[in-house]
Amino acid sequence: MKPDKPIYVTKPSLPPLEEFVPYLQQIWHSKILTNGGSFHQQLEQALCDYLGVKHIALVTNGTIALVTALQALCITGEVITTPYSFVATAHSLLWNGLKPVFVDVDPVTLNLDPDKIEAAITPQTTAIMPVHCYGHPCDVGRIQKIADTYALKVIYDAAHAFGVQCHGGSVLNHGDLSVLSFHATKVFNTFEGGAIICPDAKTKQRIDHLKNFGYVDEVTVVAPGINGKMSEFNAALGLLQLKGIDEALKKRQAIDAYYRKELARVKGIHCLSDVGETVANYSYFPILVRPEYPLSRDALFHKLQDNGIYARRYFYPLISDFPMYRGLASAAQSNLPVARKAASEVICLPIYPDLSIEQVDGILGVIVGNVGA
Ligand code: T4K
Repeated sequence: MKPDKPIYVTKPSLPPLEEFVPYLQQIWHSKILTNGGSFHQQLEQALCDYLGVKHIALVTNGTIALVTALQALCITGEVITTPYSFVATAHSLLWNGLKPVFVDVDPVTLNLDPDKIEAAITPQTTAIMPVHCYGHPCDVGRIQKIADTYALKVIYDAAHAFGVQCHGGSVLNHGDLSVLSFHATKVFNTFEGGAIICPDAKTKQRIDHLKNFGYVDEVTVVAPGINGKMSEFNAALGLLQLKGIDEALKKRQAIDAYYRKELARVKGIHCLSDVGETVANYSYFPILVRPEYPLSRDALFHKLQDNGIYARRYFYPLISDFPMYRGLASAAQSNLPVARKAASEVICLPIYPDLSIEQVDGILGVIVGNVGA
């Protein structure tokens, strides 16, 4: 049966509105709206405590976080990255005048394949920008080893990896910098927002300057920085959102487990498994639609839509197929067979805390064929 209301791939979690009102009153009263006010400072500290990281610089969104992270480390030349991500990953390189070099992904995790990184390194390579795709950790150990050998920086696009742990701590503690997104569609949202996780106070200070026009004081500007400051409104919401995050993650976990159990018996549907994480965040629920399934990936995608279920094909097309990238040698089809196959098979099914088991049953009904389009 078609649901009364459309079901989207995600729906943001929000606290009860009345709980936000006192925060708004405080903002109205203080008239401090931005530029590192009290909520901004409180949220930076609260996130350090919750995530188990040392330093966080809040910014306006994940894309500005990536752009700023690259600037903070003075990255030049070529950067090795994945084609299997949201366009913002590679766009952040172009915004810095850097050349993306696409390397194929691992068939199990769909993250950058460490076996293929070394062959892509040239004298111009200065950094690697891997993505913890769907919140599943990259092979952080092997990537660091390669980076150490070739003196490269590592900037993790951890936009999907809020709260994920591996190797006994936060996944965000790996690499030189990690970047989070707090967009409406993410596990933890501040409407729009993002952050850079830095290992030391000096790097954080540089990022704090870069996100504030390079401004140190009235008479001192140390870099051509941008305006990337998170407002007090977003920071206040973040503080409130943190109170509900554990509950939200638990609900996601239950939906993830239910999908997995029910889809295990569907021939031709492969669920991406958790690999490497000791604590997962269930941010997406990607399935791969293989030839043994009676419908093609696109036919299933459209059948879901016809039934009011707006799943998404994250990440199709590959970044390397977009016009601003496809002329690069590393964007060649023959260079990226694993990513290409995944992009042709993937559908991200709806997953969010308020999705009911009845709704999940409806989605599963379409997939297992009980519901016609
Ligand atoms: N790196 C990676 C790996 C990323 O995935 C992203 C963002 C970034 C970097 C950059 O971070 P930000 O600069 O965005 O902080 C969405 C998001 O806009 C984007 O943040 C996200 N990745 C990407 C994977 O997905 P769309 O075009 O699919 O979003 P949209 O508007 O179609 O939303 C999807 C569904 O969510 C809608 O059908 C309904 C629901 N929705 C959406 C919004 C915005 C709501 O219910 N409420 C909302 O406010 O890109």
